[in-house]
Amino acid sequence: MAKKKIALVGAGQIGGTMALVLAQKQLGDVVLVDVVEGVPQGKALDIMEGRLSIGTSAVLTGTNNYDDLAGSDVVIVTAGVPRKPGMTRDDLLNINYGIIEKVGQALKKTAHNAFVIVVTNPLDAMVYAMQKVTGFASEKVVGMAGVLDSSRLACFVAMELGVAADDVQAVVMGGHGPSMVSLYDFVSVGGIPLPQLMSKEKFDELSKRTAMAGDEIVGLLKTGSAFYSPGLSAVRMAEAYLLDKKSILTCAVQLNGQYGVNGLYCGVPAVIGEKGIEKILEVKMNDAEKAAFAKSVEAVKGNAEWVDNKIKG
Ligand code: TXD
Repeated sequence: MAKKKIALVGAGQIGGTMALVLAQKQLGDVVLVDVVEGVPQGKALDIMEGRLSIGTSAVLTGTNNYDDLAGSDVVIVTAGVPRKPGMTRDDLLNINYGIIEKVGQALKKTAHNAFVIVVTNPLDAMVYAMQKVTGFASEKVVGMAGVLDSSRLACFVAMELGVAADDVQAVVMGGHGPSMVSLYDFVSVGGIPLPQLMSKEKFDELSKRTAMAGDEIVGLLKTGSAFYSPGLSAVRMAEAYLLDKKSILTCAVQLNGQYGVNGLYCGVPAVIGEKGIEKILEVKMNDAEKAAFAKSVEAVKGNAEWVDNKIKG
């Protein structure tokens, strides 16, 4: 079977992290794309020179030319400007929309069958814009946020309970911002529902930390935003597609009537397999969670309208 081609548009902090992890997992050959001369080429060559130590057959190349996106099976887009302390995700809207528009036009020309995973912030608006600009089927254009937010909540629960990280599953839905919704009853600790192990008060504390986890890291790093956990989260989505894993992951998907939402991208549990987003799971929430989710959808709506106006020109 021919090796898969995975293109990483944006070879910065997250792009470089994903290139290394993808090489280790041998999911396919990797093309790093960036506008900065030398950065994609240098990072690709650097990992190539380390292949003996990780025992991989993956071939990595770097380029500044979008034509090299041709025939990609998966495209993961981190191209954009990361947040700096004091910047909100929405401050990024204008700058990063322009970048996503350029990348989307290139993908439309060269990679029509790709599964496109958008990472660039503000995430819900950028993935919405990507689908509009490319015109690709919504099942093939998805945003990475919920996998990261859910893994952050799961991490904080595991730390608090002193249990193995991979024994904790969590679900964080809604927009990728302060309005995201952490679901108490949906957290499983080794199959045990969290309410049997942790008070709602403590959970609410961890939910707040989850919603601000991006800011916490921006504040610590000072020069940019989180990149290891976002990179690992996006690779997890790509792997589900490439290996047809039918993984249930919370992703920013286009809702077409589900949860009473039409046309917007928002984070909900979905099944990712070889066809892309194969199923959107409508879960039952309690009244408070439903209200919080509705608020989160409202927060997403504004940015989507901004993108629509931008496209209309
Ligand atoms: O959960 C999530 N979705 C978020 C996403 C989690 C963390 C970071 N989030 C966002 O991802 C962040 O706010 C940024 O918008 C992106 C990328 O973050 P990263 O930390 O990787 O930023 P870098 O290191 O600045 O890398 C961005 C690269 C950089 O090398 C630029 O030169 C390049 O993008 N870039 C481009 N590449 C290709 N094409 C174009 N037009 C372009 N413009 C910039």
